[in-house]
Amino acid sequence: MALTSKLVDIHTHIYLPRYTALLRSRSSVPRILTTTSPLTGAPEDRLLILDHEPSGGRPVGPQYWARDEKLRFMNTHGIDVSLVSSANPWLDFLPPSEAQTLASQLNDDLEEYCAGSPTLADSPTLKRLYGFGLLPLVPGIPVPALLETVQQISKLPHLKGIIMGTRGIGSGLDDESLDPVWDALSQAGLVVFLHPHYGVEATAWGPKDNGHVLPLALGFPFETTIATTRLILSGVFDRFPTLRLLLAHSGGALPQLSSRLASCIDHDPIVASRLKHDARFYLGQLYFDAVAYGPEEIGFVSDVIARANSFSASTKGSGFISADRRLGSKRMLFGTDHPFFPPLNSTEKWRSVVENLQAIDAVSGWGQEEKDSVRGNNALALFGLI
Ligand code: 5CU
Repeated sequence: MALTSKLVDIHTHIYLPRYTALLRSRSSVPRILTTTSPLTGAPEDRLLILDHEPSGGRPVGPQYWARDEKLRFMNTHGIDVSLVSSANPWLDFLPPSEAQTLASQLNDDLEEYCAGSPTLADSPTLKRLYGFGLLPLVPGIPVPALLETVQQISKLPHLKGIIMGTRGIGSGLDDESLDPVWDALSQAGLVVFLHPHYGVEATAWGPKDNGHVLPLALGFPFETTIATTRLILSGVFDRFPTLRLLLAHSGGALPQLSSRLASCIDHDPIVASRLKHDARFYLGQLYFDAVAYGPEEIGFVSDVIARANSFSASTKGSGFISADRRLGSKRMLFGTDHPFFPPLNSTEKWRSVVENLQAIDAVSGWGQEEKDSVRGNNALALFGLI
């Protein structure tokens, strides 16, 4: 199939009906709670997923679980294809055997959800929906159970990767006991979408009620920044150079902090001796969603990716090589974060989506080819859809 200009959303979530039923059955967070709306007096479902959830959670409805709602949203915004992932907190709160069974069931459910979606009118070999599966990443799970689930996902034709949080099996993602999992994921060609849930310690936000703003704007991206930095420091990308890791929210603060990180490593010979390359090199091995809401931020991430090769072990010490921003566009991918960040008033298009599309369009130094890459062509290639 020739590369035509498609809009592909790689950051879009769902709570599958089986998972929603579990959330409804629970009496502690994460849960869905039915209350009476103070405004209308009608029953209202509210979603409580974050620790210290502010303001009694948020309203939740079919846009979180119904496939028709996902397709309607895609049609409204001109999105051709979506790679759908389960939303946080995934299976993190379950005991190992329950997590393992539910992971397997939810992977089958997501396969069915995607397989039953329509094909694209002008590209009949393409479905509108593909997905990221789930691994039962919980403390106490035996690694062979994780490998079994990787095998399950790799056999489901519409699942092209997995989504994971930052806790691994209890000790974070730099836990060496996860090496067989990185190996299996690399060999299966599954893309790992790394997504936050926990943020940072809530005391950092102080006593004032700022709603969801601080945990979402700062806590989420800092969590991704820390987890990815720990992965880099653990040498995972040296041991598994074909691992494809996609970072939520444009990698959080990592692009901005990567030279500082490299300098700190340089001044610590023990840590430096563990890595083959300068830390900045590894940012060029990663993929970043373009959920950053501003052209300057997206352009900056693209610059950081573009310069990464100047920091490979072979070019180390040769100083800064001026990088071409256009190169970085090859590793950035459009996303919406649907169904989160809905409009507060009844507009047809969601501001959060329009802003991200406008930001891609306004990146200085990117031509049509780079914009089309980020809007969809990169995703089609990364997920093997062409
Ligand atoms: O608004 C939120 O809480 C979230 C969330 O929990 N997960 C996510 O992916 N985006 C926003």
